[in-house]
Amino acid sequence: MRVAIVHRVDRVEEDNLGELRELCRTAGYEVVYELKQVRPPHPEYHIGPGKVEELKKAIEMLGIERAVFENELKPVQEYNLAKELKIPILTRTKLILEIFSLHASSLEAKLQIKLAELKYELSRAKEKVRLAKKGEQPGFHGLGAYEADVYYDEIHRRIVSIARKLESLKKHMDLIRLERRKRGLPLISLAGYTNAGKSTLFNALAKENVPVDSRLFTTLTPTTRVVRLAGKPVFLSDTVGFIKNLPTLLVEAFYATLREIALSDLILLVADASDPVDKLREKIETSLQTLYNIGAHEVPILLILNKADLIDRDEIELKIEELDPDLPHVIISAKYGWGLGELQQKASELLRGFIRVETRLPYTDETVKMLDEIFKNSRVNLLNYEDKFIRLQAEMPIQLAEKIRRKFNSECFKVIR
Ligand SMILES: Nc1nc2c(ncn2[C@@H]2O[C@H](COP(=O)(O)OP(=O)(O)OP(=O)(O)O)[C@@H](O)[C@H]2O)c(=O)[nH]1
Ligand SMILES: [Mg+2]
Repeated sequence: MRVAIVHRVDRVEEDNLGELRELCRTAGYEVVYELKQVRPPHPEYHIGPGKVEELKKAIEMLGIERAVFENELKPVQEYNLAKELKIPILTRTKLILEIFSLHASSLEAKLQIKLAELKYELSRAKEKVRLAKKGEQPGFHGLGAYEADVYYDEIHRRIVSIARKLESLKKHMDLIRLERRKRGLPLISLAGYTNAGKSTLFNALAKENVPVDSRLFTTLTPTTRVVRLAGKPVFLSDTVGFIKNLPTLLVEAFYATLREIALSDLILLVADASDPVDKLREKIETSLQTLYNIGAHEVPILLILNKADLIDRDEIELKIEELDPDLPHVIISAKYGWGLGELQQKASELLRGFIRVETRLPYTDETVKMLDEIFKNSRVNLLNYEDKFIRLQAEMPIQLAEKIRRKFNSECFKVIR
């Protein structure tokens, strides 16, 4: 489908057509016309009437089937544009919703998106029905038959029903939470701008095979695995990416998913180091802001500068100096597995929740069982089978250490700094 993209900006504002083009490509659209205008929003069309004329000509000449606006449009502006241009009008929010719905594989993600779509529709329902009664328009099709209140109520009813279904579907997260509580292992979340390489890194660390793609928002449903970071077992989660101006509706719909990031013990904030420094800064800032918004500001962050294979290391160092982030960082290539050792080392240093213990265990059946649990849930640094006991040095979750101390009531149990 051939589309035109449009961004109206204020005087000092930069346009965001590059990212909008990427979003269109992700949705399967071919961008054949771009329009930028510097002006305050026009009440009727958002862009100026002169630009509407220009757009109309381009639509006829180039066979354009949709116009995508970076700006949020009022229902009346969308109505007027559809009437003049005779093609459906999309906004960035709608486009992102469309992409999310294309990529949603799990029932939970599908419902979350449906919920966001319905909420978006609800906020515009009454005005849209009122406008639709004036005549048939692309995008307003069929709405004229509705009474505004009936349409509004119907959407509202569907929202309530989906919210209820979602409530009973929080299984993935609940199971993980339970398993985590049982094993006492910390949670590390991969976060960052969409397309930064989070899933590629997840696959490298977890020896997994979650989908990776150069288009945006490939991951919508979180995946969690137990992996070893520098020998320490942790839960690692790959989840949905961030984007500038992520529609609030989507943040709300994905709140349960995003919230899990806020409950992590460490965040690996992945960024694409091959981006020009201004883009890189903007994406890191957007990511930090999003983390702040979901309440994750107290979780320690390790900045991962990924895609180091695409750019000189010196150049990355220069960028870091220019960015001067307050965060510890590490340079890697997830695709080629470069720097993963250093990443594990640094991540493991930032992880709270593990303590080093030294103890002696008696030769009993109980110990055999316990050793199994110790191997599963800690990093064993030394295990010596001596004459009367087994000497153990390990780094383990506090919970497990506490269990050992209680079980063997060991006087020789020592926590080492
Ligand atoms: N050259 C290079 N490409 C990479 C590297 N890591 C990831 N990529 C590519 O970047 C693109 C995005 O990778 P993903 O792992 O899907 O990124 P993501 O952050 O999970 O993206 P979303 O799930 O869509 O938010 C893919 O085309 C990857 O092959 C890297 O280290 N070097
Ligand atoms: Mg991904």
